[in-house]
Amino acid sequence: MTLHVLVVGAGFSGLAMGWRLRRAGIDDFLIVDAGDEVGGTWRDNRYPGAACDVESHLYSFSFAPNADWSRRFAPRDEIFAYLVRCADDFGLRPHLRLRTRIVRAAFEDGAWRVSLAGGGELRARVLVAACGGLSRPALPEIPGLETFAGAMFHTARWDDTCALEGKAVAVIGTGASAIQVVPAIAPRVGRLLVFQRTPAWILPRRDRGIGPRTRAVYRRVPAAQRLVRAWIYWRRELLAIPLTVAPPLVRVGERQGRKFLARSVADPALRAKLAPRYTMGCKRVLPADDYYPALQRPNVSVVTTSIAEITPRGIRTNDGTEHAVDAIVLATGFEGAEQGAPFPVTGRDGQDLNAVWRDGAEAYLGTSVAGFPNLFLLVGPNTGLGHSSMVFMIEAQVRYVADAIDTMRRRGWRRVDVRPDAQASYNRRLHARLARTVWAAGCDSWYRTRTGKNTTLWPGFTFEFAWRTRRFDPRAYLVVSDR
Ligand code: N01
Repeated sequence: MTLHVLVVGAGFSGLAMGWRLRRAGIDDFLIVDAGDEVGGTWRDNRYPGAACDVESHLYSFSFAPNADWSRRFAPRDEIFAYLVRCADDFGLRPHLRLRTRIVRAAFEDGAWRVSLAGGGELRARVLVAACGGLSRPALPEIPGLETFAGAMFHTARWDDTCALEGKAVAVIGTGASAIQVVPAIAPRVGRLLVFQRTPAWILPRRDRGIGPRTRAVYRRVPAAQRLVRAWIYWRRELLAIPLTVAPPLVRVGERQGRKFLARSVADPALRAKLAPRYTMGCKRVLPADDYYPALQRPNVSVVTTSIAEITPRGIRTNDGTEHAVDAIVLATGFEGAEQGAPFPVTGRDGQDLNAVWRDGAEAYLGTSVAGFPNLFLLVGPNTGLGHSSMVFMIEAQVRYVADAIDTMRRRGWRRVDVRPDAQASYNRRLHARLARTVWAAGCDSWYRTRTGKNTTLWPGFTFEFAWRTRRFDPRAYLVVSDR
């Protein structure tokens, strides 16, 4: 049997895709996911302190508002519960196949043949890869990593069985995950050593609870919540100006960041360690109210001497000191720009997607890749953001893909394959714009590949992307018809 659509991944983007397909009257689809529940990154990232750093009124589906967010920046458990509820409310359970890992996909005889781990296969006319942009943890290339005798785990693979109470713990990395986990575990561990390679730009987060009365208003007057969402959206959209249009304006934010550091950290030596030395925005700007206070606790130290190796007892830094610890938390991020295809994908004429992407991933509208017919990527190349909610981008992309599938069905098209020239000219313009953004300021980040190509971020306002993807544009595609 050949399915009409196979969606791989049941996180925000896979669930949105399912919702859209149902709305378009397409019921012959399956959503598969390797995990034992929906939720994607919000299922996997269970580290203490995990929360969204974009306001929840915006970081949620526009078509499934949640009046009951308990805070401006909801904690992970609430976001995960929201996604589980969405799967039920959208009527997606009958379409879900969990604990199913895809190991390979190949376009053969006009359909995608998809192989499953442990044997078995599925066939689908259309394949939608909704596997997430940050799903593969990056382990640091530090000599001796495997020799450590204590507990060691990545933030995205938190080990709940490992009690950290009273222990000596090291956290490697000071990115978005670390600044959440450090304040959460600092009060309960014995000693906490934070290994910092690059100090990040940090701004106040201004998180606060949302009281029962406000929530009741949102429940009774949904327009009030929509208004708040619109306010957050447009305020965040303004941030795209310094990041993508006028980078010199980031100096305003840098001043704010320096003042925040100065008034938060009293000790000049610690302040000097924490002062960022790259252009703000070049790496993700981190909102946190509790990170600087956590670093000033008597049981916490920031280690800035670079790491030489990991030993069975702990971490040896380049000054020869061995820092003995019981546990190491790797807050070292994800594969990001280097991620490549979510699984081996073979397109038309036996082309391998990773080989096509050897100089960095590229797609048309972050969605279609020439030579890979009927394959649509969600959160594909250059759809990520430094300033706003990915859920907005996902909704735009899902609308486009659903329209493509619907157009194929209505017009009796068997195959759509983006034209190489359409993809090339789209990417020429995209990369010309990226060269003028703050992300080209020269710092290393997960946004760029080792050779410096930014394969992850959208270089402008999110409404531009929504406009470009408002409907499927068949003229950019080569079409094979059934009729
Ligand atoms: O990862 P990161 P993350 N030795 O890549 C350091 C999203 N997110 O998991 O900067 C020593 O930002 C590395 O140092 P440096 C969000 O989009 C969202 O924190 O490369 N250190 C850096 O400090 C975010 O941008 C939320 O010098 C090493 C850190 O590890 C993205 O996920 C929450 C090292 C990695 O930081 C990734 O964030 C969390 C080494 N060998 C994450 N290797 C929300 O709130 C790496 N580092 C929605």
